[in-house]
Amino acid sequence: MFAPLFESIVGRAVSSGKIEINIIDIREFSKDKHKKCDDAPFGGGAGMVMMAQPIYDAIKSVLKEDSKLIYLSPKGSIFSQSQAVELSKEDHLILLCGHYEGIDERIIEIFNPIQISIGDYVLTGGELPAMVVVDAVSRYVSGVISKDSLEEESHTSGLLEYPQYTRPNVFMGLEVPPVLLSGNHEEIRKFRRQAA
Ligand code: 21W
Repeated sequence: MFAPLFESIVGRAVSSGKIEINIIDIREFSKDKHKKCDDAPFGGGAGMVMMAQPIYDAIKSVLKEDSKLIYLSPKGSIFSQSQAVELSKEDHLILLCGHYEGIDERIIEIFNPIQISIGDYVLTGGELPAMVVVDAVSRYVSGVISKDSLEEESHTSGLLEYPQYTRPNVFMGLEVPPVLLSGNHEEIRKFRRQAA
């Protein structure tokens, strides 16, 4: 599921060693011959719950003194840009993904992870949310994207994107706003701020 992390901008950050991403397969920590990692919920009900032991051992296999453990959970607080900036200052993030109905609550009790949701809609697991977090956080790691891009963002923080145009000058009879071709950088800045 994590192939997208090795493509494009984040993929290049990995290839060039600016960030390191290790995918840990919780199944590898199962003690069952069929690598079973989920079981029926105590008390009954639909679906399956991920077992505590494989998750516990998987976390222990990568947990360091300075690790920050994040559990992607629909019950978590909603991920934000400011949180992305804060997390980018950490040395080591562990992103724990549940699948199906969730994980045995004792994992939460033992490790007390930060819980993050990416929004109020139901997904099939925490994998896509984990990739959202990795993508948003990686942008703030030094050298991953250009200083200019990050500066542009901080100057316009709280504003919406301004409309952008590139060649050709006229497309399907629609012209680029003339101010953008004027070479007047002060007027261009004003136009963009207004539009945003
Ligand atoms: C969806 C897990 C629904 C659990 C108690 C008894 C991680 C996610 C997820 C998922 C349930 C995020 C229940 C936005 C998301 C995630 C899978 C509910 C029902 N609870 N951000 N029965 N949306 N989703 N379990 O779905 O793991 S971050």
